[in-house]
Amino acid sequence: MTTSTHDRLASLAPALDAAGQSHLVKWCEAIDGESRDRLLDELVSVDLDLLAGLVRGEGLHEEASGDLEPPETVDASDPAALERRTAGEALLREGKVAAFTVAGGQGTRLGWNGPKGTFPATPVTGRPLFRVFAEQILATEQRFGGGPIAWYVMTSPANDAATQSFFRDNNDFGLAAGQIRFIVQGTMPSVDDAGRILLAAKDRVALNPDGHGGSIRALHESGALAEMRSSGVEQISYFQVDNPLVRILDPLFLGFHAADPRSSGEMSGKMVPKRNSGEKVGVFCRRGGRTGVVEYSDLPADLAESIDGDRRLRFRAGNIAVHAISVAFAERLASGERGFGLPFHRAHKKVPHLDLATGSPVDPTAPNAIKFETFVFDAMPLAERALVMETSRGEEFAPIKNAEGEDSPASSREAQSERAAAWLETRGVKVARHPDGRVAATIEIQPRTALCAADLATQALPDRIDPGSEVVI
Ligand code: UD2
Repeated sequence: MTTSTHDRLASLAPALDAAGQSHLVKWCEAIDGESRDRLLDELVSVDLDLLAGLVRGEGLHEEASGDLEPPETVDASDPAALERRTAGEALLREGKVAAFTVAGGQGTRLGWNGPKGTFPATPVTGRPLFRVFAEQILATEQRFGGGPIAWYVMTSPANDAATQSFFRDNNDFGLAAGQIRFIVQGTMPSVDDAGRILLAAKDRVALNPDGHGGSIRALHESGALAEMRSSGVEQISYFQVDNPLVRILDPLFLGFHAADPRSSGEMSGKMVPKRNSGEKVGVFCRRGGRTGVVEYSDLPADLAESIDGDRRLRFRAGNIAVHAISVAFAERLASGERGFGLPFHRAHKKVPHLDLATGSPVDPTAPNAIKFETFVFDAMPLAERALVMETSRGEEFAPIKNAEGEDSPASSREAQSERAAAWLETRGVKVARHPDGRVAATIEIQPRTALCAADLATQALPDRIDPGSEVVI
């Protein structure tokens, strides 16, 4: 062992020991100097105190309990909707809103070999998700004339290079130079059931992205929040990478969020009614006078299934993971305590790692490890008055999560065609439908043509869409 690596290990060893990670001290002593140096480079950036606390159960989110209530919601039929839309439009016209995509997830369920945003999502042209969002941004700029809308894209260390090269290869989808900024989220080590850090290789820690809650910290640490403030951006329009129907800069939602007295203008969310009690979406709930989200895996079955007086699911406010977050609120969160005020959730997952006793790789067939993540929606209860806006699933939610079945590429393409058909029908276009009511054609309306049905009013449209046809408008 050279003096310098010896010194480095000697200075880190007490902290590793104190954090219950002595197995790594022994491992470092046993491996060659170069590998040791690389591993130490990773270990020094791990917050060992935080991790030890999490392993002891400190800083974890509280389990949902029986004191949950459904939240109040607003929607487009609200008497104030017109005024709120106007307020949201003003924010866009004045360049006060930035778009923010969280795209750091591992996307393991879909089985796509690349960042999820590169997935061909639209039903006819197969436009990748990132292009769909870029085209919405361009169309919104044209509509409101507030100048280039800044677009922040959060990646993770595992997909940052591939994401950035995809944007480069596609000339940033026509957005202006400097308009898109990539920020890389943080990571947390995966640990075994005894809380010991796992290694992905002899010189690498098994790290997982720290959850979309890490986006607030990443916005802060990358300088994005400061940049927003200095460029006059007041609101962040947050959305996930997996939903091609998302309305990423929605004037009505932004207006409700920023200008309605029911909102403190700090953090709002959009909901659609859950399809059924088992749908894997979090639900908006009230607890202790504050509004938040309870993740689907945390909602007790009796609450998930409970029915209200109108025979509807009581907890039906499904979280579609679209938020409006003020820059001021994000700054407040970012200046908070370690963990930026957000509790960690533990997930029991399969994590490939090295068996340190034998030095051989292990590819587990059952969950063997704990990943720690924070969730952005846990910030909602920190807002004084978090507002929830109801919208329609058919208009805004068709995520691509699984390779097949519900929330798959096929179900999303179908939903995109259905929405396009519904928009065309509002303009009198006769769309072929199957006897059961499903659209009998494949239709894609591009964002530059229309961001909502009303935008079609100024477009030349076909009289009819024939069965089996593929149409791009
Ligand atoms: C999420 C919500 C769920 C529901 C649903 C709506 C969570 C935990 N659950 O379920 O309540 O609202 O979406 O579609 O959010 N991501 C990162 N970094 C990370 C982890 C995730 O950027 O470290 C991104 C990821 O790229 C994706 C999004 O966050 O865009 C959702 O992540 P997920 O697939 O883990 O969450 P999911 O679909 O189970």
